[in-house]
Amino acid sequence: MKGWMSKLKAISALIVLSLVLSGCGEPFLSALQPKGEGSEMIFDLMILSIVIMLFVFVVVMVIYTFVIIKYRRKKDDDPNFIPKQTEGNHALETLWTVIPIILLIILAVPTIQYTFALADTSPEVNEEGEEEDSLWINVTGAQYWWHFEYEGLEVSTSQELYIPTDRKVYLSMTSQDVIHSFWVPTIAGKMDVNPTGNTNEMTLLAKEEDVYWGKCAELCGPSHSLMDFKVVAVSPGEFEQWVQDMQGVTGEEVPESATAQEGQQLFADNCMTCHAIGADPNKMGPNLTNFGDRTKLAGVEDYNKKNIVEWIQTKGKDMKPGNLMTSAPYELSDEEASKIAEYLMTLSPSDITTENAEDGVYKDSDLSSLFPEEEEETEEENGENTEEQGNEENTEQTNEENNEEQTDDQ
Ligand code: HEC
Ligand SMILES: [Cu+2]
Repeated sequence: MKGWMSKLKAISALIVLSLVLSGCGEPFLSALQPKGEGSEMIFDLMILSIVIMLFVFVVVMVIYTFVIIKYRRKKDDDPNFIPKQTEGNHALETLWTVIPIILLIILAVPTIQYTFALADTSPEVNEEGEEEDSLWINVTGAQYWWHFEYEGLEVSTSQELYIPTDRKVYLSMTSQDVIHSFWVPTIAGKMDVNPTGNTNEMTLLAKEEDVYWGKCAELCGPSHSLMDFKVVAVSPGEFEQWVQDMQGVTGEEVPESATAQEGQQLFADNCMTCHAIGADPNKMGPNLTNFGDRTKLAGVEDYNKKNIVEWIQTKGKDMKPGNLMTSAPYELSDEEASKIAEYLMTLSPSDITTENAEDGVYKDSDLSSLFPEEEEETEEENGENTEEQGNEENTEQTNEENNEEQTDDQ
């Protein structure tokens, strides 16, 4: 009876455990449903090692069961019988040394190959053998948020990293305080960021438009578990538009409503020492250029006015314990905080938001407008394009490019 009880307990514990664990592996935060180049490689290695483990397990279990049944002591066996001793059997010992070595080699070859492939941040080469322009983003980890600067594009943002799909994006990564680790399991592996001055590099390649969740994977202080971020992968055409919209922001834009205008003034008086709007250099707090498009407040809290006011009034003391905004010196009335919140929620320079990642609309582009060629730049300066559109020297292709540029300019 007792034996049955404990078996029952063990089985119900297993059922509960499997129910709990089945909650793991949400598609936007799972290494088991890869949607990016890096995570696919890592997933392949996981499958390979599991297959090898299963193979070893099955072989050992089959031999084990066979031996237990076949060589079980029978009733009429002599109790003093000692089986033939096989200690020092050369054939057997060689066999069980060689098999693991072979299995380890099978595992090691792709592991080393993939490790080098994942660490490779050299530019991609297209079909014609030319190096493609690389989109580099400087990533900075801070207690307890992430900052992103798009190199050469004069675009900065925090908490939510917008990237184009189907294109390798290059990250150059540091920390401004302690060690953090940048981890977006669904599309890539993990990379530590260090405060000591060395930069680590990695690449991201998202194969599908979506919002992928990221986590800091290195204990970095009391709010480490709240240091969430998002990677918003939109189609290349939409990404191009997002960059152009973000480039236009200076922080001087006057919001429509009078309350938001008052909020803007209060924000300028109390918050600008730590927060930037526009592509200003990294400050002590998150860049708020497109704060109105955030899906979460401070990375984790639900995005709504009530929470934003609470965040401003408590300086996030309880929402994110130990966060560095707690040192802000300002004192505001609830009404003033609410005005600032109203202003901050108007900061939405682009129609490209997380919704575009989920709307299933794909706009293709080779991102060439983000990487102007030097030749074209000088042409533009001379103002030649406008006058000499039909120039016979130009090939048809350059004409097309010029026309495109002109429509962009207008
Ligand atoms: C001492 C510097 C400092 C001052 C001054 C400051 N903040 Fe912050 N703020 C921070 C830091 C640091 C964070 C990041 C906290 C975290 O997530 O760990 C932050 C985060 C925020 C966030 C969340 C941002 C996001 O990306 O979701 C908002 C909103 C915010 N601050 C609003 C304000 C407002 C409004 C004021 C002025 C009334 C203000 N802050 C003044 C440092 C400051
Ligand atoms: Cu961290």
